[in-house]
Amino acid sequence: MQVGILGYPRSGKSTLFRALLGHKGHHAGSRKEGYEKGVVKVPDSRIDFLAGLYQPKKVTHAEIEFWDSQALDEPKAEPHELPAYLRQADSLVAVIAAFNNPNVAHPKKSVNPQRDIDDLNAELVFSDLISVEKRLGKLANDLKRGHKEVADEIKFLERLKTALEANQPLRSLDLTPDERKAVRGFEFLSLKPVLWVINIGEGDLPRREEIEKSFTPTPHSEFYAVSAEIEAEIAELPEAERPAFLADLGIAEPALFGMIRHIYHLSGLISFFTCGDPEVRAWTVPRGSKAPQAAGVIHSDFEKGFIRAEVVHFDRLKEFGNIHKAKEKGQLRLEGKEYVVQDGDVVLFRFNV
Ligand SMILES: Nc1nc2c(ncn2[C@@H]2O[C@H](COP(=O)(O)OP(=O)(O)O)[C@@H](O)[C@H]2O)c(=O)[nH]1
Ligand SMILES: [Mg+2]
Repeated sequence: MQVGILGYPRSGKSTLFRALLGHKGHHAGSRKEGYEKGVVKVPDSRIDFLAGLYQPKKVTHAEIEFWDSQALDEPKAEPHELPAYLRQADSLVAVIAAFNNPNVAHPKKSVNPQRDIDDLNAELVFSDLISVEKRLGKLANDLKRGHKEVADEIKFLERLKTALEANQPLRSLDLTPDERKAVRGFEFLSLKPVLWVINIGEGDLPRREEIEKSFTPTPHSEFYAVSAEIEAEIAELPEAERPAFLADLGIAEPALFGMIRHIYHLSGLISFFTCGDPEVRAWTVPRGSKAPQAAGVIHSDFEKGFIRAEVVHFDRLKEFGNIHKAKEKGQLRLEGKEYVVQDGDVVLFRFNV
């Protein structure tokens, strides 16, 4: 999964990126192209437990890619050019400056998180409006040339245009699954789920929850308050020393953990596990995925040749200690094509190739 980081210059994007990468991450991509890609293993205590139980040769966590851009840090005129990687992202992390640092001037001269949220939203909306108008222009020509079949798409795009012109992000519209499919190719920015990361000063850490709740909830967006600078400092410490520092500051968990939880929730994603001799592995699928679809994430042959799934929920496996005990207690189930995979399922797929 790809997550694009955006925000105004000096809002703390790169500081947050560093903090996220501090946790077993590695860098990829190149600075020269104007962006940096960081790959982070998704922390999950369940996979640690399963690794202990199965002692496999290999343990594979789910991974998330975060993309940070230098281009967004330049004090250019607004609206700034949004980097192309944001279009490819599955979801967005928007960093909003809410800290007061006399050495770091806010590009808009004052700290005002709600204003920055509204302005960033407007930029996303504006960028989508341009895409819609371009497409509508082309379709109008097609219609003139007698291609009547484009009428439905025009009608649909007009609906999106009306919303965008009213400054409404597309993520706030109720689109049907078919409509979502139809708009995929546009890579609309205002349609992507957004985690608004409110970058607060150290002094505000005790008020995190209060600050998160002070923003008006909107569809497919969530708010998460962190101090990027403190998080980056903590991420530089040896892993063993981090918990004590976090506890000292009254921080329940590193930003990475909370952010990933939010991103999974926002994106409607769940994890399931496959366990065996060579490998214990976490997989990510959309909530509501049926067993064959989930099998297809592992290998397309698994989906085509799906026969059944043997499923035990992680909690039961943990409760009974191992798969044999869980089976004795009737907790190992055979599930068919219509089974909806649940978060925390441990699954063995049976298939024909
Ligand atoms: N006091 C304080 N300073 C911060 C915080 N986050 C970032 N900064 C500072 O703000 C400046 C810009 O941060 P940076 O991450 O480079 O912002 P970017 O332009 O959005 O990538 C740096 O000097 C950071 O040290 C924070 O939480 N508290
Ligand atoms: Mg930066």
